[in-house]
Amino acid sequence: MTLEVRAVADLSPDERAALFDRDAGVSDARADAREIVERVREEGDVAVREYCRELDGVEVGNLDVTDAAERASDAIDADVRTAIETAAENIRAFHRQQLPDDWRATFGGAGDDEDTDDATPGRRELGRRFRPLERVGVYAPGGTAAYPSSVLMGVVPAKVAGVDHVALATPPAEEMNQVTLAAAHVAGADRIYSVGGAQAIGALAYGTETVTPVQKIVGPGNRWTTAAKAEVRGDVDIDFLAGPSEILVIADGTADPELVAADLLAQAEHDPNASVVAVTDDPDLAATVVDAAERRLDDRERAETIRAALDADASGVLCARSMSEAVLFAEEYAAEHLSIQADNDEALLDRITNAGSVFLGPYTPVAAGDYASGTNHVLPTSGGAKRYGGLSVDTFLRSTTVQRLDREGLARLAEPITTLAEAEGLEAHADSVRARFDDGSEADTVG
Ligand code: HSO
Ligand code: ZN
Repeated sequence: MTLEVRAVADLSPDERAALFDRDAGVSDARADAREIVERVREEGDVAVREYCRELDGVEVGNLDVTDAAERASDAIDADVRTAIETAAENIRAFHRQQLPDDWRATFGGAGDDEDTDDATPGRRELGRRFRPLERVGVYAPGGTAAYPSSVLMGVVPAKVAGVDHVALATPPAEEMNQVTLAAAHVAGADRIYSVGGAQAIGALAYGTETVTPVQKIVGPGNRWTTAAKAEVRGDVDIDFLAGPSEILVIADGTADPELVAADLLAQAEHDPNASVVAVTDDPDLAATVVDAAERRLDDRERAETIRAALDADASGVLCARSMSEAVLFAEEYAAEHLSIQADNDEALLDRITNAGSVFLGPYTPVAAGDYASGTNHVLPTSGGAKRYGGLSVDTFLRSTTVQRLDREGLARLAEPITTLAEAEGLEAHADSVRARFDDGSEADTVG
């Protein structure tokens, strides 16, 4: 048995919980992660090396393997290097588009509070400027989950944002993954460290003799890495806590069941805990998607992982009584990846607010965004899309507001400022306004 067809309306509370209460699964790993992070913080490289030996079974020589990346980029297959370069270029182009401009606008002046170009007195010139973080760490998993594409998704936007020092940490291995190293080189990583797991997060957060401490750590990882990010949050900033991959397909009777099934299987191959769900108003489509998934599964190399994900309670094919019910389901689900394979996809999209990344039309598999169309694949899982978006250029910027008031502009605000300051018992705040008019000239206006 693989996927099961169920009606949305008939889901029991337990079934709903299995679909909706997906969590990143980090709670069990928190205590271990805390211990590792603390030791790395206290003992630096010595602790890092020991954990590499104990947990990864690798005796690391130099923790800094930056020089190996350029060599890897020259040594890998030309096809793979070209693919990395194409993906990196598209990711760069999409993220450049996100760079915000600094701005200043003038308010007041003409006497109202509309934005105005008027040069008359009484103006408040207010603005916002954006500056990159100086030092950022990108984590990239190793082993079977070593994704060079995730290196591009973390490093490229950071470099586009203008981050000066972008460090990549990835687990050590007797043979480092050459494609991961090459991707780091093409993306423009400034430092590459051969350290993984919670120890990598501790090293990036607090620094060691070899590792420069960073201001923010981004990127997906296993439970321990993710738990360690939760531990260091506060001392450094993090992107978010990401769990296993998810896809929700909204389909109507016009969808091709083979394509729906192929997209489900693709995300299922990431992890036995991946969640893959299709919801449709067409019972015939639901049945054919299940058949297609079963048939296509036989040909897949990672059939075992896929089957485990499809069999899980968090996966399934659901029948809705209408496309409206399907949309309501999608809103509650808040998928990492939402694929809409339906006739009126734009109208359905209009009604969606909770999704990490949306894929429209038959020629837009989630795999396009996973690798090379240019959008980011580090996205909120576990319903996080209800609260925040995926990695972007903004992730690596901080904003500062700027203002300049003219004399008349402050005089007009003196009343509300001094009144509120006094209501808060903060008389020195009020005085700092009155002091501007100590010559008595505005004595009547200033509270
Ligand atoms: N779908 C994954 C990202 C990925 N897919 C990497 C392939 N490689 C999580 O968004
Ligand atoms: Zn994927």
